[in-house]
Amino acid sequence: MTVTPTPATLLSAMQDIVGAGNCLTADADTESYVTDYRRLYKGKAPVVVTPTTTEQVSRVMAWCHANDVPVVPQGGNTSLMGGAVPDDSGTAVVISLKKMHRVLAIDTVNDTMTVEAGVTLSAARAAADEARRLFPLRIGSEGSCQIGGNLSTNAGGTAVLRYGNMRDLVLGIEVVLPDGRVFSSLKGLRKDNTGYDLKHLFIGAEGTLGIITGAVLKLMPQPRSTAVAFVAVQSPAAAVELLGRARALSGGAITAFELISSPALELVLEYLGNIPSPLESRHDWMVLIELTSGIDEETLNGTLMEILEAGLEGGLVVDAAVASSLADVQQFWRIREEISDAQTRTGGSIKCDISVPVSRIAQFTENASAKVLALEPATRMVIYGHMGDGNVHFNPLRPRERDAKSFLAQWYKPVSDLVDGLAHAENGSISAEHGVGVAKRDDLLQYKSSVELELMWQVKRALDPKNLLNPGRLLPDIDAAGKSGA
Ligand code: 2HG
Ligand code: ZN
Repeated sequence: MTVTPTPATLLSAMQDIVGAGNCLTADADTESYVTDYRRLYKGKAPVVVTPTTTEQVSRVMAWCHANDVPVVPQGGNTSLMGGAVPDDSGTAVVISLKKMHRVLAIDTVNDTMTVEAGVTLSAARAAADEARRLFPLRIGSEGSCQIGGNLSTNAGGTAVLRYGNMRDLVLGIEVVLPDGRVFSSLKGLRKDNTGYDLKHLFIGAEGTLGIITGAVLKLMPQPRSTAVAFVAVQSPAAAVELLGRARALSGGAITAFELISSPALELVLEYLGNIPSPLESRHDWMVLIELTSGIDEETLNGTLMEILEAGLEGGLVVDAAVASSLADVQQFWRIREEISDAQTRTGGSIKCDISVPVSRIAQFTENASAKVLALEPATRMVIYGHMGDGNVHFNPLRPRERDAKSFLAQWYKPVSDLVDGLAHAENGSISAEHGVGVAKRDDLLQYKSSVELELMWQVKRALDPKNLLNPGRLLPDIDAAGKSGA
């Protein structure tokens, strides 16, 4: 039987491995590592360690495994689901990857970039840019989120339509297993059919199976031209039809197709203060369309105009503003990217991150909105997201005259249950890109089959038999819920 180490023994072991300068214990120093991005979850940690090498991560894991100490891995701590912070038992060591932030190699013949897990997404994108390549993952938190976290959560964002999720953008990873062993597939191969593709087990596992310490990422050609428009559409159904036409007319040049509801636009314009709406009048529904390609700017703009004209003729498009400069492009995108933070500033909304087949998205959006408005008519329907991927951020926000706390206390659970249920009924997912963490963990009991849950636990037990890695996250307690006979 293992004896639980005293705090002093734990600290001294960690200091021996990573050095005293890489161990934080004072509340003021650990605060930001134990509090989640939305400030909804606040835990405790006896120590936060910031290793600088894979070998140190491996030794920390081996020690914690031998001494039954739980470990919570953390990247940029931008999770919206509480998946990257410890619980309040005060037993888990937090391992922050932030000091492993080197870009190790860029190979422009193989079109790959090898990075440590703590490289921020914006640093990875900048390094690719310097090598005249594109690393296409694009999410609002790119300045803080890290590649390891992007992989662990299989991050999505606004360019998935064209380039795929994080899972599609990686050729190999390096992972430290719960017992300290290191699994590495950093060869940069595009073809390797020699058995199970193990890296995929760790991608999207939210740090429950291993700690990703490095990765080989795919690089893409930089587009030569970009064309962007902010477009008012008749309805969500019109937006879907426009997407189909844009696809047919653009020959695959669409990079983003983002839906924005009127309350989402109003909220963000209020929040940003000094930015005018791209469109003169108010419209219920808008889409932000971006095309990028290897052809020249003029031709691509011509294609965008063709799409808009076809939309106008078909009665799908009501109005449009086409970006005529880089400043316009940046402004349109800024409006889109700030919607999330604008909600946080109002005291928070009911966050539902669902996906349905694109063919069901209009029906889902209209149906779910009507049902929520029937419960509380003045709710601001902040609905936006990656329509081209069937992914809607359906975030009902308190009526102006209601206080956020009482609104969320009354409606968070009933409304998210309602919305998740409707998405599920449309063959959808209750978490399209934000993951599970603690926030959605128990909902999996309802929305995943017993077979899926049993398999997930079998994988977990095979890799982390002591349940020490990010415990209490992602996997619901199926035995307690009587869900499985496993
Ligand atoms: C986005 O698309 C992010 O802006 C955040 O996924 C969404 O805060 C949200 O609900
Ligand atoms: Zn999103």
